[in-house]
Amino acid sequence: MMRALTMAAALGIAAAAAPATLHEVEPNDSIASAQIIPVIPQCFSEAVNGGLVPGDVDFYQIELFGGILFIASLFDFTPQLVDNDAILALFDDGGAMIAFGSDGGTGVLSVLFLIVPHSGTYYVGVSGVGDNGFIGDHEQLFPYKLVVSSCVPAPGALAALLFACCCGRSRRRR
Ligand SMILES: [Ca+2]
Ligand SMILES: [Ca+2]
Repeated sequence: MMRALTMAAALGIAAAAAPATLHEVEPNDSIASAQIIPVIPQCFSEAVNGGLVPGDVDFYQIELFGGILFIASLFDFTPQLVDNDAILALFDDGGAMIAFGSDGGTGVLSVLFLIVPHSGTYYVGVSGVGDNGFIGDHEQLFPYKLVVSSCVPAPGALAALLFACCCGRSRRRR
């Protein structure tokens, strides 16, 4: 969590004191049944407490402005374990995957980031590692916290983000 907060600070993301926390509501296994995360589109930080069980996929619907920096990060509640492994993806309103995140966060958890291509409705997908089709083909079982945040990127923000992610990955692989 601390690394993500440090990264957010480096990016110049407005610190909305602490993210509001929602609780996952099943069923949310498809884009059609995605749970809505209500946000003020331009600048926000929100969190969802959810959980994966084998065969489970979680989708969240969110409204985003074009041109903003969007970040989704996944955390678990058992930092002593390293085997909780989930993936993240962002889908557009037509259901096309436009960003994918595997690893890059705490342990082998995931971070996803991109500059949003245009204003509209998007869907964040959470699933277990290996389920790249987001159809529930995994055996992961753990509660998680999904944090989504967005803001107009500060100058140099993307370079800082790329540097932080690359350094984190290379440290873990040594
Ligand atoms: Ca779930
Ligand atoms: Ca689900």
